[in-house]
Amino acid sequence: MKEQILQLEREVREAPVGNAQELEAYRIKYLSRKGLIPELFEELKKVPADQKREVGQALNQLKNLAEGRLKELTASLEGSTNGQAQKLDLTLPVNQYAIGNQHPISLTRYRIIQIFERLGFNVSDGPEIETDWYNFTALNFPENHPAREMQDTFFIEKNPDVLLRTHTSNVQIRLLEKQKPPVRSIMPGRVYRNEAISARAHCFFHQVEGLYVDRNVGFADLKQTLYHFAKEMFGADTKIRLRPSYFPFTEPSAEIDISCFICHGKGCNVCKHSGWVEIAGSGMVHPNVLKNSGVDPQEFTGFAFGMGIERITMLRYGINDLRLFSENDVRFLRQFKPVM
Ligand code: 2U9
Repeated sequence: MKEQILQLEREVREAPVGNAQELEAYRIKYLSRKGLIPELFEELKKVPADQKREVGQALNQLKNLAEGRLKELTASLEGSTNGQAQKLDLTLPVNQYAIGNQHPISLTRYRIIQIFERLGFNVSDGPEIETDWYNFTALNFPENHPAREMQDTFFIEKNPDVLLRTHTSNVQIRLLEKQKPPVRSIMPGRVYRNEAISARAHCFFHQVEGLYVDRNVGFADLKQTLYHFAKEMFGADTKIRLRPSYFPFTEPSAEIDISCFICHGKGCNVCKHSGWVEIAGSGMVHPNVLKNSGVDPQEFTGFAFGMGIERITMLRYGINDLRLFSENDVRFLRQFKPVM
C-alpha cells in the first residue's frame, strides 16, 4: 500500500496536463468517485490496525496533493493566477479601433499611377529642395521671364540658388540625364508656390507630371494617351479638347479639357456653363530642354504633361475648398473611399 501511495504521489505531481480535456481526465483518473485515490481509501479498511494511522495520513496527503494540483491547473488554464476561475468569453466582440483611411489625395494619386502603369509608365521620384538649374533654367525658363514670376516660390536666404521646387519637372530633367531614351515615366510629388492661402490656392500642392521620350514620339501619342487617361479617370464617355497654350518647357503646348461629367454639356457650376473642365497642361518637350538634359533633339522627341492632384480630386469628389486637404479634420477625411 505504501509503495502504491509513493508511486501515485509521483504521478499526481508529474502527470502532463496541457488543456481542458487532459485536466478532466486527470480529475477522473485520480479523484473521481471511482478514481485511484478513493479506491485506496476503500483499501485502507483492510490495512492492519497498527499501520492504519500512518497509511491513512499518507493517503490524506496524497489526496490533498492531487486536489491542490487540480485547482492550480484549473486556474492556470482559465487564465487566473489567484485560483479564482475567470472563464474567457470567446464570443465577446473585440475592441474596434478606428484605423482611419487613405487621404483623398493619396487615393487619386494611386489611381493616376495605376492608369499610367498599365500604359507602361514607371514612377520616378526626386528632391523637393532643388537648385535654380533643375527647377527653372534647364526647363528653358529664360532669366527674368514672367513665367518665373508665375511660379514664384520659397528661396533659401543664404543661398538664393536653392529653392522649393514649383513643379515635379526637376525629376524629369534628372531622369533624362541619367537614362538614355526610351523614357516613359510619371512623377507624383509635392510642389510649392508663393501664394496666399485661399479656397483656390495654397503654398503647396501635389502634381503628377508625365514624360515619354523616344524616337518618333509625336503629338498624336500625346493626344491618345491623355484621351485614354481621361476616359479611365472620369468615365468611358468622356471627350477631351485641346486648347493652345504656352509653357517655356514645351512647344507646341496645350491645355487639356474634358467634357463636363456633371452636366454633360448642359451647363453647370463645375464647368462654368461651358461644358468643358480643364484637367491638365501638356506639350511636346522643347528641344532646348532635351539638349539641357543631354538628349539629342535631332534623334529623340517626347511629350510631357502635368496635372494638379488636388484639382483632379476636387472634381472627382465634388470638393470646393483646397484648404480641406491640409486641415486634417477627420470629419472630412473619413468620408473617402476609392472611386474606380
Ligand atoms: C520636362 C519637359 C516638359 C511638364 C508639363 C504642364 C504642361 C502643365 C501644370 C498643370 C497644372 C502645372 O499643377 S499645375 O499647375 N502643368 O501645364 N506640365 S507640360 O512638362 C515638362 C516637364 C519636364 C523635362
